[in-house]
Amino acid sequence: MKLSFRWYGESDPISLEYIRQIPNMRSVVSAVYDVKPGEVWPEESIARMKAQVEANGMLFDIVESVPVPEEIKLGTEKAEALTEVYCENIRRCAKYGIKCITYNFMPVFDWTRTQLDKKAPDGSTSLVMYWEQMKDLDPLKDDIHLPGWDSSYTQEEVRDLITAYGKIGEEGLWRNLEKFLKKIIPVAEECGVRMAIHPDDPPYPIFGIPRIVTNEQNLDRLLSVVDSPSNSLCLCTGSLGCAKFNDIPQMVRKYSAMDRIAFMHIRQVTLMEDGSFEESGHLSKCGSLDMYEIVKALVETGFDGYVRPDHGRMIWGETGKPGYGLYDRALGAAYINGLFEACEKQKGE
Ligand code: DNO
Repeated sequence: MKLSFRWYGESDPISLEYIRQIPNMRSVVSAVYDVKPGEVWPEESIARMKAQVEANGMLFDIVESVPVPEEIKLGTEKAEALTEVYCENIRRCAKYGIKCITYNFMPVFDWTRTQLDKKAPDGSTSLVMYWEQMKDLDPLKDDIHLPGWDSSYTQEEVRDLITAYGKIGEEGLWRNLEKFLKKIIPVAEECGVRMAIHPDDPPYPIFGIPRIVTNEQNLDRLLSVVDSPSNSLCLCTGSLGCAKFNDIPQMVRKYSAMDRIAFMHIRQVTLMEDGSFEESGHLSKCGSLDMYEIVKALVETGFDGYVRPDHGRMIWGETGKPGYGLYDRALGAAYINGLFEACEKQKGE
């Protein structure tokens, strides 16, 4: 496995000097942040990031994310031209040594939470989604701003987008995803890049907006649109794992055996009776996901893709980007290293 760590570029309060000190750290996961979705990434920006990462003894060979513009997801008349731009970004990344690109196909919002700093009994804070806080919200009526959402949208834009997605529905979204995959995957194949789609977080419709990268049946459908290792998954344990219908160790074993996992996001969540969830420390004991079974499934199927600790809690007084502090993610990385070492030795590697 290739251990990696997400870094938000120069504005990230965590330095590359610190990241490199995490044992076994290999790759820095980042992106070009100075352009909007749908624009071409300047080569100088990619080259600069690569140089910075390499100067700190690590590799810049994985990107998260090249965002997919709403026009592509909605299939508007601009979709074709924007897909061309997307392909150009794949080519440019490949030129600078990128082997894997993460993206998602979530309409309007990326991950959804109701609070980013919920205090646990031990004093740490983490991201949570409580249905109790969600149930009275209606983005078609109220001007709501949930933490983590793109704040550049006006209330009216959000309403229009929600209405437009409501009109195309799940099958419309599938059609647009299929069209997109059929265009971008051949380009990725040609450049030796694996596209890794991130599941919807959480993996079910929110506010009536369709979400389709959600469960085993849909992942099977997605992978069969273009049957190629370049059309792969970013299997995020915490996103898929906050729904009871997903059996994460079983899904990891299945898709890893098919060689269709390019990137693993290892995140722990604690599921509650009513479907609410809290993000927790990475250890199996701390949440609902059995991390040992997950890593064992990877090792036994010969997984050699990228792995990163995902969403840490805020601990030891650290402040910063919720989910993306240094300390708890570093603890997560150390734990992941330990699980891999043990499973590999058990396997006789
Ligand atoms: C959350 C992340 C996601 C992910 C994108 C990939 O912290 O896992 O925002 O980067 O969905 O496009």
